[in-house]
Amino acid sequence: MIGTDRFLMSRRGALRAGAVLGLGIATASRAETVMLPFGNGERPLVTYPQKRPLIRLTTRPPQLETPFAVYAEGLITPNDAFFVRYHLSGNAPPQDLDPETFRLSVQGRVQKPLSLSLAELKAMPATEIVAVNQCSGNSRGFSEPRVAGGQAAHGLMGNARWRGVTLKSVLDRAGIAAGAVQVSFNGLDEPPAPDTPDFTKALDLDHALDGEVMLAWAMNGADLPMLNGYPLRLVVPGTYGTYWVKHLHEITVLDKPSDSFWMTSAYRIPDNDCACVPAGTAAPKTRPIGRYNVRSFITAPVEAGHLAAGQDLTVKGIAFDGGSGIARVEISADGGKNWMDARLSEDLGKYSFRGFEVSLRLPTGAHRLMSRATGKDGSTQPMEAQWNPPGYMRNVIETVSVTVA
Ligand SMILES: Nc1nc2c(c(=O)[nH]1)N[C@H]1C(S)=C(S)[C@@H](COP(=O)(O)O)O[C@H]1N2
Ligand SMILES: [Mo]
Repeated sequence: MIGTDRFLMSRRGALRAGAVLGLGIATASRAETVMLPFGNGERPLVTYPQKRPLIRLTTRPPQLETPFAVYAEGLITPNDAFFVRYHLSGNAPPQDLDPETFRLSVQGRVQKPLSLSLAELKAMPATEIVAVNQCSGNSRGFSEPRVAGGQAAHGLMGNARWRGVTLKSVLDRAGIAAGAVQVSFNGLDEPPAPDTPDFTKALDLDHALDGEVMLAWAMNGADLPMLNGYPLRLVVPGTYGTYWVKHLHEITVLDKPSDSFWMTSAYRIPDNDCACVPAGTAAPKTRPIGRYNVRSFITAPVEAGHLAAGQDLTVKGIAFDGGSGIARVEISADGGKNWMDARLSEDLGKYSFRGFEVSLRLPTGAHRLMSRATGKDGSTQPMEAQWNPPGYMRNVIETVSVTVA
């Protein structure tokens, strides 16, 4: 429920906008606001088709953040709460989309170009995977010093069960021709003006053929919501959301690396192990962003929570990484001095959120709870936030402050 969101919810906006627009009680949530925990963090909660009230970042194109309380509801992010990200305001989401006449074209360095209907795709052997979709800019609003770009808290991530066909099976059907090096993806949304570059993304050929990258038409047992890419989107497990092209209608096999602005200029990280540079400096060399680093979040208790003394407290949360899988999550109740192992919950696959839980009893007073996840590849979260100019890949150990009285 939105009403339980613990980013400080304000009803001031509701009173103000409700008075001006004459909105009744039923639509009051449209005008509620949330306060994200950084400067200029006040945002309206808005309702779009197929969505519950979400945190609005921009209107044209629609960009919506998931309220953090949703992650406490379960390991799967419901479709109506899943975040929304678009770059270009043209045709986003597409207007007049007819699933009967929709075609996916497969072209470029292939032996046999294809034009596939949804029915033809759905007649191929289907596959499912649970995977996290996380925007590169997730948590960017916490960057210190601040950086340009959408100032989001932790709500640009979601975990869903995706259903579709493997990209490999479609590329095999077309037949890769000699000289192919990358595969490029284009969606139905468009630049608002001719001088804006169209949003296309590319994967190296071996990644595209790994048998895990998917063309998905369903999430969590239902058609993709329009705002999440209906009728077809790319799913690139373990890899940042920028590659998960929505309303996918064109696949082009390339004989040289993509020259798309969104590959060569945007979505790039410092080309070193930490993908970081000293705060405020530029990166001497960059590479395209790739897989997620390991992260974890305490979802209960909530920030600024007031807890009753003399009672067991259950600390719960979620963790994920770029696909090695979560090996361990530790909890600290003293700001990172001592750590104890949390119990990991049900395993929905190496690309999924993994739940964790630990029971503890805290003395009265103020406490700083922290979680630290370690991947099966041995990587873990740093105590100090790392910085880069676009504010990507934050994975510092996060803190939840609570008071026991
Ligand atoms: N067609 C299209 N696909 C797109 C984008 C876009 O602007 N247009 N943005 C990408 C980015 S940056 C992210 S983070 C994900 C977000 O997926 P979602 O909107 O379903 O949450 O979509 C990706 N796919
Ligand atoms: Mo993104």
